[in-house]
Amino acid sequence: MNHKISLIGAPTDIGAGSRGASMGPEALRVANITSVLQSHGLEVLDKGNLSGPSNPWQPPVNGYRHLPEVTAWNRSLHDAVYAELQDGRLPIVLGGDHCLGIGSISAVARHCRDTGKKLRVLWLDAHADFNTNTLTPSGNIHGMPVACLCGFGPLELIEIGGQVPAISPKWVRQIGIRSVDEGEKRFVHEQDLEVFDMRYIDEMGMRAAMELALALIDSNTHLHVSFDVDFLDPDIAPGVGTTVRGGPTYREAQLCMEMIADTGRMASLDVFELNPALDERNRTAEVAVDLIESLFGKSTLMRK
Ligand code: HAR
Ligand code: MN
Ligand code: MN
Ligand code: MN
Repeated sequence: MNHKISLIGAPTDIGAGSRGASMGPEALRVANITSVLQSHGLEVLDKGNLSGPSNPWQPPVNGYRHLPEVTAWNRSLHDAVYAELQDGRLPIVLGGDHCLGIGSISAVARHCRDTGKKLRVLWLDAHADFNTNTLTPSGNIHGMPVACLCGFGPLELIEIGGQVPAISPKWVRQIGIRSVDEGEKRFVHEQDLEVFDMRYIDEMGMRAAMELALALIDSNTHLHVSFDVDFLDPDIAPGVGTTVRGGPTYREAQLCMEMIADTGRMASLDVFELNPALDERNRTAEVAVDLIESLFGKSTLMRK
């Protein structure tokens, strides 16, 4: 794995249904993300925070809340992520709500086109984030990034990475899903997204889910992990805007992260939806950093 890490803060809650994810980057820094990564021998460059429009807290227009502001944030994030990848570094985006997955992953997809890599996107989330402006119950664009990346969304969002669609649904594996809207569910099936939902994880176990989600990854694969902190069970991660009970336990989440680390192919990472305004003494940020540490090779096992 690439040992040169760049942290990119994207302090906004522009796509979310509650305020506070804008404080996520600082909470992750307070939870010592830099020194934890450094302790594993990684070189960490904290690029600081991007800036962008503030949250006007408006109702949806044409099925989208804050589309111009969401576009501005995602353009800026795209440019920042693409620059770090071009520089040979592994970007970690500190969000910020999950609408920012559009800018981050469209930059990763562009980099993969440049370098001839195959892209695999692991989407760790309670939600499928596959809504469109006609399917969405809320207009919140953090419920739409996967659809936008697959080319279903407004032109200004789907074209950010320079090619439409930015990715194919075939490149995506979703893990931990347990809250999907009715129309969204139909669309997920129509587009044939590969989803390892909580029922699958309950019945087959995290190990089986991850073995399939990571299947066919090879030395030419760029593995991108989009970690929505609401993936985790709210018992261990209360500091998110949209808690859904029945998520992975601490141990299941550790196993998920360790199996990703074992591939050695993770080349970019997003950490989204952490909401310090809803947290308890920063414990969700701490558990997120703990799991990120596992993504970078901390093992709870005695293996050498
Ligand atoms: N599906 C709901 C909607 O679209 C809730 C989406 C919540 N999304 C996130 N990110 N928190 O996964 O409004
Ligand atoms: Mn590269
Ligand atoms: Mn999400
Ligand atoms: Mn979510």
